Amino acid sequence: MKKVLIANRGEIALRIHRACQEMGIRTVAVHSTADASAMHVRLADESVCIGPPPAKESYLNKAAILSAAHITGADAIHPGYGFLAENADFAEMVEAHGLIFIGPKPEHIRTMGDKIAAKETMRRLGVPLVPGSPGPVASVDEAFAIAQEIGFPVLIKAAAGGGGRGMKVARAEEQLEEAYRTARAEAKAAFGDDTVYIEKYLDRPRHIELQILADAHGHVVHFGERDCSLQRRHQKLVEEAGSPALDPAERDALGATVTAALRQLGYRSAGTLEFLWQDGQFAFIEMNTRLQVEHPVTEMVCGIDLVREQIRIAAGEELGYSQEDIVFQGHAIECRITAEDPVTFAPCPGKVTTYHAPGGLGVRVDSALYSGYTVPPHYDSLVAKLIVHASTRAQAIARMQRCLREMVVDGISTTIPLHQRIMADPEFQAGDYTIHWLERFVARSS
Ligand code: MV4
Repeated sequence: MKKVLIANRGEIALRIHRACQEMGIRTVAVHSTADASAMHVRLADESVCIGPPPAKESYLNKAAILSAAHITGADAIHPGYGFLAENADFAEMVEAHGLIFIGPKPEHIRTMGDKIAAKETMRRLGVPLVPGSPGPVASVDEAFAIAQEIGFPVLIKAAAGGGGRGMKVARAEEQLEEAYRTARAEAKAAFGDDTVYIEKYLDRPRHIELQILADAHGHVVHFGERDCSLQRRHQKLVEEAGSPALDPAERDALGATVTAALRQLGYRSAGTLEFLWQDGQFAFIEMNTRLQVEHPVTEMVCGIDLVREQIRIAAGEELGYSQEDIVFQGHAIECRITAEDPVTFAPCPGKVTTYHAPGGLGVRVDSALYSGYTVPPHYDSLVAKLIVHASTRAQAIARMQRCLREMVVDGISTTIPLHQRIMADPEFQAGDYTIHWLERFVARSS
């Protein structure tokens, strides 16, 4: 692989560029007209403008991206996260054009995009699931029958969903019909597909996800878990590796189950399996067939470059190490800094007059910011990921607090003050939280 086209923008485009540089691979940036002076364009060896600011006409424009790869002579395309990263049609088109898609096989992207098919696949491979309907639930009567069987409360989910859209809770029988009809209508409106399924509703779980890598030669390893319970409206704010709730034996057991399953599936590239964890039990909910925003916390505790590994795997190379070679050292935390009001979460694009990144031992900042940069209003509000690593969780929190004080982003509002309040909170410091903690924290601290 000599030249990679990076089909993304912002910090993740820089992240992929960095891995390519260290491997002696040249990079092609693509950008919208709104991003002409973005750092990912400036750093890349070449760049191609692929359209106007709306993502639909630029970063989601498959034909424009394939044309850019063709005219620059790129061998491969890395999609990053978001945009086309989990679009099976795009992955197929990339391969049909004789290029390498740096990611999973299109069939696996497609299967995991259908949440019912994903669950059925994992059930067959021996991964524990949340109890629920074995497939789509096509009528109110069927919904009643399933709810009767598994017991209330139940959750109705969209098959095409993920990320929390089109979900409705029914706490008791009298709420079921309304929840079922609303979930279907919302799924239809959001995804153009009203297929829904039902699960037992877990009322106070943690969100724990497992990072895996699989090569094209049947080797599969895991890199431990991330705790991503600190979310607001399905947007993650803080992630940790490992989870404050897990012990090494629980991690090893989950890792063994998951790696065996993916070996059987013939999976390739990086992937993440999402679980709900409650009362000491794991239940699979979804699989993400992409590199994730929060991958750096895993890299910090494992000392591995996941993007480099994705590229090596896509080039057909073997992993070259086994599970026993992967050791977890210390603790890592990531704070997602967004251009938003820290109390109302209103987006806050605009010009960054002064930017200063924190530094020092165990500190990593993944960001495409620079002094004088204007955050455009057209895309995600993530402007920096602040990641720290230390030998214990308490030391990682202290280091994060020091970094949040050191970081300067003048000219726009950011969520830095909110992260400072979270890091200082006794419950957070005790590791005592579920997926509902942050929503309540935000409500009581505003
Ligand atoms: C659940 C659940 C409780 N019980 N499933 C939300 C996003 C999607 N990925 C799955 N989600 C949930 N599924 C059952 N059976 C609670 C959630 C959920 C959630 C999950 C992870 C992180 C934050 C969350 C916030 C609200 C609801």
